[in-house]
Amino acid sequence: MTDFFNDIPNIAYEGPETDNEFAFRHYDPDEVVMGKRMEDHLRFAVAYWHSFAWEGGDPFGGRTFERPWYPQDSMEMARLKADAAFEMFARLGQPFFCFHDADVRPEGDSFAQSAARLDEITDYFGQKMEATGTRLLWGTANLFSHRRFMAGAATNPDPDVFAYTGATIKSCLDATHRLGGENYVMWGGREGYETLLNTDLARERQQAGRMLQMVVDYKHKIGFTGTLLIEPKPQEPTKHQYDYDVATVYGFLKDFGLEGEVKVNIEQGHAILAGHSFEHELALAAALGIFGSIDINRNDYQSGWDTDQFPVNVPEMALAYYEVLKAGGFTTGGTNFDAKLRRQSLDAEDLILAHVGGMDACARGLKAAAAMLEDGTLERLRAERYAGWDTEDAQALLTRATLEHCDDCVRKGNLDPQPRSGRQERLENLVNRFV
Ligand code: XLS
Ligand code: NI
Ligand code: NI
Repeated sequence: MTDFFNDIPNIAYEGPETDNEFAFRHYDPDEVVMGKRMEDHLRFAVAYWHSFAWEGGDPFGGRTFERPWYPQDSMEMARLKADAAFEMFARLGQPFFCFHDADVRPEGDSFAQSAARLDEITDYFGQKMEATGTRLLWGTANLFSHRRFMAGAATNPDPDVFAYTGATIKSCLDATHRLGGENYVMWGGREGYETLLNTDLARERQQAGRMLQMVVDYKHKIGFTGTLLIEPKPQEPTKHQYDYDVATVYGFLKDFGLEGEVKVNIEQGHAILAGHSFEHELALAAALGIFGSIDINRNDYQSGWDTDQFPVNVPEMALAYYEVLKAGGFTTGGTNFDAKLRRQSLDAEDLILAHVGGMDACARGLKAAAAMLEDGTLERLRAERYAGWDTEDAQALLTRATLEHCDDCVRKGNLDPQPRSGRQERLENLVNRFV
């Protein structure tokens, strides 16, 4: 037991009119939206690394936070941290959490000691999960913080690091499996390069493909039924990261024949860094059949780095959940708060209220998205725009036509296509009625 969150009550839904800061205004887990409870739509998860392991440092200064579980260098502190984490989960009532190995146990003197420590904390989590009902959305390996990974993990020029990576993923996949995790995530933190001058890009890509194949094989071997997810990001910490965006990851999966085995975990901030909108990445993943889960946060539009702020922008959330709902909603995936406090936000209250605000923003976005879908105007106008393709002749153009046939159609039918309005502003006005 810690007393870190003691002054903070459990957060309940009180509705939009409440004056209580420590309440949900829009997130009511039991409210039914499009036939499903909101909790089951959104499937919120707290990210262990930002909330409990990150100490508030930045490139110009170290730790700003003071937490009872610092310094994070012993198993005793790791257990205290876990106690605090589950005390926060009880306040928020979100169904899931996510973690890396390095978030939850101190590094050992050897691989075997690190792995044993992960086992030990996995047991500790198991008991707490059993007692509280909190579940694991996903586990993952931190293959980027320790200096051994400075030149990459699976893509490292040193085969010993490749082996170390495989062993580390094995331990994390085992832990995730034991805790009934619903997914396993691979974010290629340092799988990229700083300069092409010292990089054999073709070789590194092959190494990454081989590692992924081994992960897929091991997943099946141990009977892990969760979903494997790659999390695209274009850069930071590397200058260029191989899993740049959804399209790049899809090309990579196709290349190694793994597009039926692995899906994507799409992060709002990473989409922005890649020069896309979040909804673009979601829509593309759905179109390619690889949509899995989301890391929700908000990226600063000027900074150029991954700011991982808590989401507050409801119109943006609405467009994102519109794509999620159109994709059929989450199956094993969910909404993971890959978001951290600003380093001046020192207090336990800040940590709780950041999540409360984020959960409310997502809930409002979800409800707006559902209302837009139920209204149906957007989808009807989209369908109208493509209605010309509904005829058999038009379909034949896609299935049987040749260029000569096109030529024939145009000449014989005297075709003279007339442009029609795309109605963008009218559609934007329509969206604004819901958000
Ligand atoms: C970093 C990533 C990371 C992954 C998990 O930018 O978002 O937090 O989600 O390794
Ligand atoms: Ni992430
Ligand atoms: Ni990120």
